[in-house]
Amino acid sequence: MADSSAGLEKAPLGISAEEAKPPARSRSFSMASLTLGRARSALSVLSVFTLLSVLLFSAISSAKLHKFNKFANADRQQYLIGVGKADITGPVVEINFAGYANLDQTGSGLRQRLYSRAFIIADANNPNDRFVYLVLDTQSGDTAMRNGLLDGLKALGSEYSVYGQNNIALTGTHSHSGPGAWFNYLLPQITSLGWDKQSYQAIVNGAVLSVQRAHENLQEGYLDVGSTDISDGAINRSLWAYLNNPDEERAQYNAETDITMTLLRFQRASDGKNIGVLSWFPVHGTSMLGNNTHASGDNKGVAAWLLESAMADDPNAAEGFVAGFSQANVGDTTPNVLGAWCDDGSGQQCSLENSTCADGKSQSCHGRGPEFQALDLGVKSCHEMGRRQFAGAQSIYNSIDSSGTPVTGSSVKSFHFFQDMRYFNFTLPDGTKAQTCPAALGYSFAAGTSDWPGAFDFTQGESGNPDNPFWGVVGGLLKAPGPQQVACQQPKPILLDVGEVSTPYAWTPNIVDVQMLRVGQLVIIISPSEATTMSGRRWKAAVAKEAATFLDESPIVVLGGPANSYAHYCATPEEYDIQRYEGASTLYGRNELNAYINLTVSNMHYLLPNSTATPSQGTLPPDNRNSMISFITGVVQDSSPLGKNFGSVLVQPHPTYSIGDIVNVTFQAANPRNNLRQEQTFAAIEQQGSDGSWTQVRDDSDWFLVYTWRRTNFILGQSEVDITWETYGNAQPGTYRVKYYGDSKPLIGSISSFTGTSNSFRLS
Ligand SMILES: *[C@@H]1O[C@H](CO)[C@@H](O)[C@H](O)[C@H]1NC(C)=O
Ligand SMILES: *[C@@H]1O[C@H](CO)[C@@H](O)[C@H](O)[C@H]1NC(C)=O
Ligand SMILES: *[C@@H]1O[C@H](CO)[C@@H](O)[C@H](O)[C@H]1NC(C)=O
Ligand SMILES: *[C@@H]1O[C@H](CO)[C@@H](O)[C@H](O)[C@H]1NC(C)=O
Ligand SMILES: *[C@@H]1O[C@H](CO)[C@@H](O)[C@H](O)[C@H]1NC(C)=O
Ligand SMILES: *[C@@H]1O[C@H](CO)[C@@H](O)[C@H](O)[C@H]1NC(C)=O
Ligand SMILES: CC(=O)N[C@H]1CO[C@H](CO)[C@@H](O)[C@@H]1O
Repeated sequence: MADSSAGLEKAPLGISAEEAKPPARSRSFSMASLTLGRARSALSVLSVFTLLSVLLFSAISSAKLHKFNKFANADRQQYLIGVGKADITGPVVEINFAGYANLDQTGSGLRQRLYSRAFIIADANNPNDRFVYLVLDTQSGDTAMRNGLLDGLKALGSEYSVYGQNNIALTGTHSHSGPGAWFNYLLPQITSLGWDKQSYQAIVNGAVLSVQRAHENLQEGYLDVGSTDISDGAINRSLWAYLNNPDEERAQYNAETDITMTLLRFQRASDGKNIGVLSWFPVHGTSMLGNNTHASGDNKGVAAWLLESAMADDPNAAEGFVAGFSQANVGDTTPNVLGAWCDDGSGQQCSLENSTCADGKSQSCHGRGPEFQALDLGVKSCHEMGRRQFAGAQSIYNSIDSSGTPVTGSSVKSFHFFQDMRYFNFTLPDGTKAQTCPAALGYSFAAGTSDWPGAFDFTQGESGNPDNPFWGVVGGLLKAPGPQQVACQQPKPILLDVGEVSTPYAWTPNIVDVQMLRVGQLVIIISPSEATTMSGRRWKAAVAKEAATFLDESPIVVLGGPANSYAHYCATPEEYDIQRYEGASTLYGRNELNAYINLTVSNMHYLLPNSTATPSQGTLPPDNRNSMISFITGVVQDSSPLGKNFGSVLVQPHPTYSIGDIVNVTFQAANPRNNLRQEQTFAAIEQQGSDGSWTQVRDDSDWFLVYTWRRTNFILGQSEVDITWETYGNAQPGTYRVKYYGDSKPLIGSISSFTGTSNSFRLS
């Protein structure tokens, strides 16, 4: 049985469904009759006893076959499915992190490598109808990144020409703790001091490789959707704005954030093993605080790591199982579920209205994660919030055979086009004319949020002039908005009129990606903005209503983003009126959500089962990759003090530790920007076997193994690395040693690799 189906594991691409379809049922019958046929021909020579044995064997086989038929059931819809994962870790030191826009948050090391996870779904009868959904451990998708991915796939040759603008959805998990400086637009480059080619290329290379891997293992399989509620997975960080949505609308929901996780399981047909899952759940990637400087995938990175690790021991999971934890309508959600508190000694919660404290300012207002008392820059809270999503996903996974919904309907469709949001005119469902505006940010943008307050003296909900002269000057330099823009953006008081300036190049997108994907009754909205809870609900409801007009099954609608570009936020008009951070960051004005709904819903005919058309792509957004400004300097040189080599151990581990201790080893180091070691590791733990040999048991993917780099002499380019193993996490007793992999750059000459190895130590 296993042998006969093994050849189907990698169905060749382009093969027709009839040729490739494993004739599961008929094969089970022919196998059975073959067994019986053999039994018959053997009758004359074999004893009755042997015949009984054969019948018994046959019965066992049928039982096995019956089990096989549970997943190879001809009634189930087959698709071509593929999953792939690759390392996108960029320069983890000396580059500002993307997300908090905190100038001081410059990388100093790595807690967990960052990944791109790619999921391909194709129509088995019509394999060119396919899409690829990517989940990157990044703050968002991005136009430069997406162009890089398109270029990279093109370079792989004609086999990859099935992937293009229409069917690539590039989403970010919204982690706030990865290197930045890769954005296509200027505004998010301000705190990173510009663009960094290495940071950009690291993400692009890994994204391309993840798609390539998913493409290479494209095979026949089934899709099932399940869901569960994770009631402690997030809270609403902008309740005051949320409460401005109509009472009767809010009354339809049992929580102020969407607490349902939706999960899509990918099961291969060849042997019924699961090759991956892709889930959607909205919660900000802000468990790691704005003063953390170790790169990680934040809570979704933890969830993915935990589930992929668990699946390594699951008999129903295939090797190389990929777990994508995608972001959803994240806008006003926070993982800091204990609420926002004033760190000013008052013991008070921040004001509901403006997230301010007794001084009237937002600087001391901080959201608290479940383990905030650890005072560890969010590490333990992050693990816990990741664990909650992991547990939710695992519970769906464990019950999906009985309580999940099979995805049915053979067709796989997608559409994508670019829409210029500057004064885009459209009609609301009630017949009123509406318009969006050139991008602009309101005053509360600069206040930040309770996940990390802004550096300047603004408060959320502020409508007057700020006291802070810096922002006044920057705002003025940009351009004072004209009367048309001021009127269009009402009631937003404009701080930064970013959509009307293109010097030195565009500051934020005016042209956004409008995209949707559909497989069977699963409909996926791809949002370039961080939709708030209620925005996502309205958008999904409008899409579901339209989808129901042409689908046989009731539609399952999810929203993924921020994707393809980074178009900041999307609040409802009522939330917009409140002008907290999310409303102030709703770039295109009060009608942004309704415009997104109009643009998606009115193009859903491209998702009809019989549709062969694709929309015209519209005006392409600016590709700034060749005009970027940068003040980021490269590595000049590395050197080590006299008598020390690169990789020398400066501080050895103790001879013995107890589980729970922190092992900390310091090495003479070089700058990790010399070699990103993608698909490899900077840090490792090796365990000694009974024969004395060493085996690597932990690497950079492990949450509890931490790599910290620091410069010790700027002029001479000297540096040190600490490799820290938090054995309270997942360590087992044994004999271990620490390894450090580095690469040094001489002033003249080429970069060379080195290794450091610590003394061994005993953990018990
Ligand atoms: C990091 O930020 C948190 C939250 O504001 C604060 O409590 C903590 O003291 C900061 N830690 C360091 C090391 O700056
Ligand atoms: C939208 O309508 C307004 C008012 O009629 C007009 O000024 C504007 O040019 C229109 N926008 C576009 C993109 O055509
Ligand atoms: C979107 O706006 C256009 C232009 O006004 C209108 O014709 C169309 O009916 C609207 N579509 C939807 C789905 O509301
Ligand atoms: C919130 O900010 C607004 C505008 O600055 C102000 O009028 C209001 O009093 C503030 N509310 C609280 C509770 O601080
Ligand atoms: C596709 O199907 C829809 C609904 O069944 C029908 O209205 C439409 O004309 C069809 N389009 C094409 C191109 O066949
Ligand atoms: C590890 O050791 C280095 C060098 O002694 C020290 O600076 C650092 O704080 C230590 N880290 C931890 C987590 O103890
Ligand atoms: C479900 C949810 O999001 N609830 C929270 C909304 O926000 C308030 C104040 O921040 C919290 O107290 C709720 O628990």
